[in-house]
Amino acid sequence: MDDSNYDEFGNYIGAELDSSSSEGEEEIEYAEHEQEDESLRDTGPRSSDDPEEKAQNLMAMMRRVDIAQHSPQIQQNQIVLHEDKSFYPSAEDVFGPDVEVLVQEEDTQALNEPIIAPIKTRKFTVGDEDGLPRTTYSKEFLVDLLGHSGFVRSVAVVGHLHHGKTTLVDLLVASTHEWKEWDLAVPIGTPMVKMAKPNQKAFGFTDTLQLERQRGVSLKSSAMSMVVQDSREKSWALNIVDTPGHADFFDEVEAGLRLADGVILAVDAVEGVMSGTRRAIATALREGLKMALVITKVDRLILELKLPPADAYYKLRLTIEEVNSAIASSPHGDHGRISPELGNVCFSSGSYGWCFTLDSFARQYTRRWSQAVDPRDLAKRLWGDIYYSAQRRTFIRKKIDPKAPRSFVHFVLEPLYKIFAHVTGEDAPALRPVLRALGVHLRSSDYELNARLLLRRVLGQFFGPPSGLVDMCSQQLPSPIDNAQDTAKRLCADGSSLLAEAVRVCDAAGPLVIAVAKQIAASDGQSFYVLGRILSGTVSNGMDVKVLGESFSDPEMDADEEDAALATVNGLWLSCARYCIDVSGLSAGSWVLLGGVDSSIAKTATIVGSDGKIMAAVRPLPVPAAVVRIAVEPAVPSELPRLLHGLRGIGKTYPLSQTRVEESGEHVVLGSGELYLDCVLHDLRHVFAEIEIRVADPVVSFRECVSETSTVRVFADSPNHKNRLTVIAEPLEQQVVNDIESGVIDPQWSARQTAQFFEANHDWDILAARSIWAFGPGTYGPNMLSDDTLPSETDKTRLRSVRDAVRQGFQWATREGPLCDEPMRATRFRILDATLADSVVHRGAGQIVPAARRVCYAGFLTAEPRLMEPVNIVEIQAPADCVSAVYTVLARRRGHVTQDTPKSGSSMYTISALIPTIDASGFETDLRIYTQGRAFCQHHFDHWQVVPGDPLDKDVSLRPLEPSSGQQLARDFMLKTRRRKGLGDDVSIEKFIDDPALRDIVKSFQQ
Ligand SMILES: Nc1nc2c(ncn2[C@@H]2O[C@H](COP(=O)(O)OP(=O)(O)OP(=O)(O)O)[C@@H](O)[C@H]2O)c(=O)[nH]1
Ligand SMILES: [Mg+2]
Repeated sequence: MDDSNYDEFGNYIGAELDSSSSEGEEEIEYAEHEQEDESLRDTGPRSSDDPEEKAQNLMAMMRRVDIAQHSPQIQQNQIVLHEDKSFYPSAEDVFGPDVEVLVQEEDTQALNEPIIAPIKTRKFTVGDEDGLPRTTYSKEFLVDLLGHSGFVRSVAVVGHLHHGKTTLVDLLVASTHEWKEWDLAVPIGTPMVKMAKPNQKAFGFTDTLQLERQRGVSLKSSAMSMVVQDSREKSWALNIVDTPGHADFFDEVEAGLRLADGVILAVDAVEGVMSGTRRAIATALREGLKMALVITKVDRLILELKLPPADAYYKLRLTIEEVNSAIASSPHGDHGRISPELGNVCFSSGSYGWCFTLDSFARQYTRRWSQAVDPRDLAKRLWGDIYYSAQRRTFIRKKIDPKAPRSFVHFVLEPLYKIFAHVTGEDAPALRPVLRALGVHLRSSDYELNARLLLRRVLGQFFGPPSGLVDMCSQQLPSPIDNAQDTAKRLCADGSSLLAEAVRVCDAAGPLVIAVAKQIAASDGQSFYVLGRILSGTVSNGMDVKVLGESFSDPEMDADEEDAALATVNGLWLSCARYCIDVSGLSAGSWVLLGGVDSSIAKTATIVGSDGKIMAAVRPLPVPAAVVRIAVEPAVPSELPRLLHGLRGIGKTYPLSQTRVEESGEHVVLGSGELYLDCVLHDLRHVFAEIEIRVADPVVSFRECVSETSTVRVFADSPNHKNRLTVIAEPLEQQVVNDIESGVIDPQWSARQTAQFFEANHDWDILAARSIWAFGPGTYGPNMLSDDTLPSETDKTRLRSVRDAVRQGFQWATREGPLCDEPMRATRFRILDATLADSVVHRGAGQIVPAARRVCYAGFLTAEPRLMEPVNIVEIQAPADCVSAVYTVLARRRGHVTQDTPKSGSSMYTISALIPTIDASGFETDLRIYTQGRAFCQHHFDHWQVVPGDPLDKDVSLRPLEPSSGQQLARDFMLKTRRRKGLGDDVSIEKFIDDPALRDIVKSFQQ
């Protein structure tokens, strides 16, 4: 390049260049063709020293090659028009017609992003990938049987943590499914019995999440439909839901109970009734569900505790008595007695593959050894203080011979103990005749199995399939149609509505009603299926339906009519935990998994026909309080939309969780405890949002309440100063709060019904009872608004005309209290006076709502406000020498022991205690450290408790980085919460009182 032709900026300033005309182009091309022809004759480029010439030669070469390859006519010196020339091959020529070619602009995508994203399937479920497993029944038969609701049983398996629920369901699955192991540690095709390793989580068919497998604990309710046979070989369609036992996941138990008509309560034979069992019993009774008991892990009495048979009987009887007393002590307890001779108790050992009821045992016994005896007669004599006299060969009620064993011990436990003893203690030659006498025939290779597997084989054959459990379900628990009346009572707020009528009839030909219990994320983590129970009608694939949200109810009841959406069912399955059976339609009484209807569902919903006949929703799921909260934010701020998307997924799949945005802009997730939030974060990071998230330390929710009646009558004016409301606040009785929260008081009752209830149950006088206007926040909130104005002082008609606006102000105030924006609790606001503008225009909602809110705040702050914190109930199991360490750990965390009892038949102690939730995070780890991992605890939210100290006491001095104690706590908690939420430190009543004179009075009272 000649530098003199260019200026210092690189612009060309040399002599004028020849402008290229079309003629010129033709000339050049013609010249080029000549050159090409020449070069075709030559084999290589002509050597030249001039670089420009060299470049030209090279270009000519390239064209020559292209033209030679792709335009054969050029070789024949044909004249080709310029527009017909093809210098380069098209993409189709190169790659063929069936390859899609994308031309991508340079640099629009980051280097680490693939141009064609791979199809993602998030591996968080263990699915059966090779089609459906083989079962002892045909899938069509199952679907057909589900159509006959008399032959359907829908049950939920509930109980305390690790009491063997999943293993019990495995027992049913194993008897009906040809097992194909999905666990990579075991070679595929391994026969099921060989894989059964007692005390290791070998099965867990209903533990479908990888998180459940990794942690060895069930986290979600998992539904399963199958055909099972009872002892008469009659087939039943069994819908069974395996619920988690961990206290944090009780919302999943509630979802499971929503689906069920009856409950199987699993209780560990050694641990007996624990806090989780009691909670499950109380909830099942609240829902009015029939219960049957399964005493699980009976083998532990023999192998671990090594109790003699007679003592094992006492231990089993004690466990049953504990269940009965838990039922009796429940406030909803009108359940009949639980006892083996009534047929509602089953004994099982899931790990060793057997279970039996007295009936099924007697049937086996008589079939093998004494066919003349009626098994039902024998079963009746197998429990209680009935003895067997070997000499007289009769059953006797009086123990004449001191050595005579109880019939249960003689006929059931002793043979069982003998089998355990023989199988574990004898070699094959000695064992063979014993087993033959029992009617158990094994292959010779089986004798080489280790003792546990051999025991499982022997006992599996001895007891046969779990028909006793099926007998119990079919005889003791109701069918959907028999339970339809109770279901209607339980799920429908208004018993006279069309919805209740349809649910009561439970007819396949009736109007469609599906109660959605929970949502399940699909394997891509983006779409969701809804699991529900068909209460009435028939649903089919492709059907148009209406999805009514939780806040939708009969329009006459002031509910949110907007919470309804039309949707089309685009997938219909029967849920079988690890696989789904595609079906075209299902009818009343079945459980169903629906696709394509989830978009408008937040948690649960009611799905009805699109014809608009039924326009009412079933009651929302009564989930426990979410009291532990964490703030989350994306590590990379620009990923906020993905976090929001992820939080939506969390809200859908965790029934109890709540997500909200604080005024400070932080995103808060509320859950029930540490494990719960840990799982939420796992799912957020790896399933729904797939981003890195920063998490703040867990804190708890608080509540605001009053401890006295307001010192003065406070009033607030509306913004236009034409309306004035006068109010006082006072504490609401605890019993009323309990009744509201437990749903005994239905906010949808008419004023008359509510008044009657208060008169009858709380001794309120008729005036006070009739003055109740609202409960809040929300429909089931534990605060009350009442109108105590006198007709002589207040224009009642005018006040009634602004009732909705006053209610709204009250709802707003109770939702966000003045102390730290937390909901109020146990506070009653009484309107004492109201001066309202003459003109309707001047007393519109815009004037009344803010006035009502301000007056509620003013009333609240003049009534000695207090802060309330959640308190957890803890149940700790520890050996005797660890009990003092447990006391120490509890004392360091403001906890105190309420009960401390030795566990009968074992060396463990059960310690019940209360501990503030804020101090419960990290408690389990602390406990394990102090007791060298020998103590176990379960805790869950129990009640709200007033935090010591006055939150408004400015004399309390708080030192940074030093924990507060005693009377400082309330102010400490309040200030920290306010700061976290971005509120100022100052909570002053002056903001809410306009009148200077009243302000002075209030101030003087406060001083
Ligand atoms: N000895 C013995 N152990 C059992 C038996 N059934 C279950 N287990 C063991 O008990 C533990 C818990 O069993 P699961 O069936 O998962 O109990 P679960 O009630 O489903 O547990 P969660 O759902 O997490 O509350 C596992 O380690 C099992 O191996 C049994 O019959 N005998
Ligand atoms: Mg489980």
